[in-house]
Amino acid sequence: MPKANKAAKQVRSARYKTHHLVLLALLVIAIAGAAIWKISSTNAAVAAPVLPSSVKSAVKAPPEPTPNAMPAPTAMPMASGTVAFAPTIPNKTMPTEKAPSGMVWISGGEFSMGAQNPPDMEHDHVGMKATEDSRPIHRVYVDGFWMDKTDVTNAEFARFVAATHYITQSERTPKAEDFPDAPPENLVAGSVVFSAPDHPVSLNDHFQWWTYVKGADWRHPTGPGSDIKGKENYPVVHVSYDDAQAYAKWAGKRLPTEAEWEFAARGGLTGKPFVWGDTFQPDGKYMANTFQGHFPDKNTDDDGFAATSPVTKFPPNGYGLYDMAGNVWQWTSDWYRADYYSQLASEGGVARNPTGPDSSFDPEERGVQKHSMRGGSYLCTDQYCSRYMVGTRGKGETTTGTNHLGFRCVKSAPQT
Ligand SMILES: [Ca+2]
Ligand SMILES: [Cu+2]
Repeated sequence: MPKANKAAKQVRSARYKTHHLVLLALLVIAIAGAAIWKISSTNAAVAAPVLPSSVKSAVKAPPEPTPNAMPAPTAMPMASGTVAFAPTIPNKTMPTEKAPSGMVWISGGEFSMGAQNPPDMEHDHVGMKATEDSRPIHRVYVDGFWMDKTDVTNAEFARFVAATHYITQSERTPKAEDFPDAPPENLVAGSVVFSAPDHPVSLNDHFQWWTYVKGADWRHPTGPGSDIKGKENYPVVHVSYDDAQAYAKWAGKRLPTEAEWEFAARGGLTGKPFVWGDTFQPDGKYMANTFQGHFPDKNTDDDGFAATSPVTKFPPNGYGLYDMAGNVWQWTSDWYRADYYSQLASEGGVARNPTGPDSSFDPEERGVQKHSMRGGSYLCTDQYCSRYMVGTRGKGETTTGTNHLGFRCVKSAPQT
């Protein structure tokens, strides 16, 4: 990779992915005196973004389809007779080593991967939309592995940073050489933060609730005035894919493949819509940190949390894993391709230890390099994005962290 490209990749972009599905290649370049928005369909370097409110209000509607926009779902219910979920067959193998601290053994085995119709498919257009790129259901085998019981916490990430002096992507100042058109004052480190509008807004423009904030990073989740004191046990956020990889390497672990993540999330169950079973709220109980109220302007936090929550606050799944739905999204090691499941399914048989496609392709945002992310976040709601449903997929531009995206690690193990 040319040096310039590599450097450019290290610059967090103003491009901002929507809550999950859509990452529109909107490049923001505020140029002295006049705010000019440039729209790019490439993965070229992006100017350091500045989003003063005057600029925000001038944002045009995105030029590309907005898959999360409602209505107009295009997903069709599974035709009867289509191969769907077959039983999960866990491996009997056991690890030959003692469990690493904070990790749990996931036996691996054969399972049906993907998502089909949400429980209330007739009325759940958002849910139908959320399952589009997770079809068809296909058969997958994964070897056993260790997995972190929780998302990586602020305390854990702090230990990594203390040991390595690692500087995350959101803390790095964009280089002028990479952004020759940007005025110097725009070359400022920062990250993308959810900021609820104070009134209902159209759901087809995610700039209504995502803002590039100077000085936002993992230690300052909502900007320079914020901190993580008392949040040691909360998931770290504002980590890019590379940041997550760097942590994993330091910890002697790795990021899970998308297949490993989903096998683990299902917790031994077969084809359930939620990691805990069939019903979103069994006995009226919230099983995950998601969004209640009216998205995005009014969060009633009925589940107790308007933003992130401590990593063991909600019940674990059948494998003892916490927050496999909600709280924060989690990076996986797979490139994102919308048609990857179709590829695997067309090959037939059982996909063994799939590691994802060779390259990224998102038809909704061509040219933007993305990795798959899983689990949904505290911003997921059936009004906009139902990706707390297990089997659904998220995607994120590789260099961009946000305050609802974190990760957890896995580790391969000798087994018998
Ligand atoms: Ca919540
Ligand atoms: Cu969501």
